[in-house]
Formats: sequence, structure tokens, C-alpha cells
Amino acid sequence: MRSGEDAGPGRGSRNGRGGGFGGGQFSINGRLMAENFINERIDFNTTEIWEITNTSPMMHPFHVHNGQFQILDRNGSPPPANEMGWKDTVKVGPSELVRIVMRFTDFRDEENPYMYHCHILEHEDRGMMGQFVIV
Ligand SMILES: [Cu+2]
Repeated sequence: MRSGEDAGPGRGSRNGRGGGFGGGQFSINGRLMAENFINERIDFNTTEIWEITNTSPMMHPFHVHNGQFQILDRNGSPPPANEMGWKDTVKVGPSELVRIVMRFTDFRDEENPYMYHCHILEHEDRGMMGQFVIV
């Protein structure tokens, strides 16, 4: 997914570089969860495609709040039948690249963020989580 470079709270960039799980800690896009940092600002009602890569040696189930998505492809191949429906979580295995597509059509709010995170409790507790606002 797009990276949130450390340009200060609410200034997460959208440049698409350096993304993914891993990096030696339980980080996403090189960052641990920080309560005062908005990782992404997403335009209301536009189509989003997020690229989720996993550079760690373990699987991470990536979960997004405030919407559902569809899986475009997994390592460039179409998803299997059981992954073709609407999802709010997708497994991303080691060295995998998964692309998801979604639109955020509800609850536009510049102040109150939603979360995306690994759905393994021990991982999210160690910082594998980020915040986004719909603007
Ligand atoms: Cu995880």
C-alpha cells in the first residue's frame, strides 16, 4: 500500500513506495502505529487500489475498517473462487503481493480516523496498524 512517510501527523504521503509489512519489526510502510499520526488521507468516494506486500517470514491477515474490498490479484494471478467475494480481511503470505480495490462511500470525517491492521492480536499490539481519514 501507499507509504506514510514521516512528514508529521496528518501528512502521510501517497507515493506508493516503500510499502508493505515487515522491515524487521511489526510495521506497515516502515511505521509502527502512532496515535497522533494519520497514515493516509483518502478521498471520499474514489476508487482505491492498495498493494500489500509482505517482506516478513510469516503470514499476516490484513484487515481494513469502514469498508469492504475485492481482491484484484495475488502475485499477479486472479484470486481463487473463495477469494472473489467482498472481504474485509485478506491473508498475505511471506513474499506475496496482494492488490485490493475498494471505495470508501460512508462516514467522511477529517477528524476521526479508521484503522487498518494485521488481524493477529499480538502483531497489532506491537504496532502493525495504521490510521486513515476519509476527506
Ligand atoms: Cu501479522
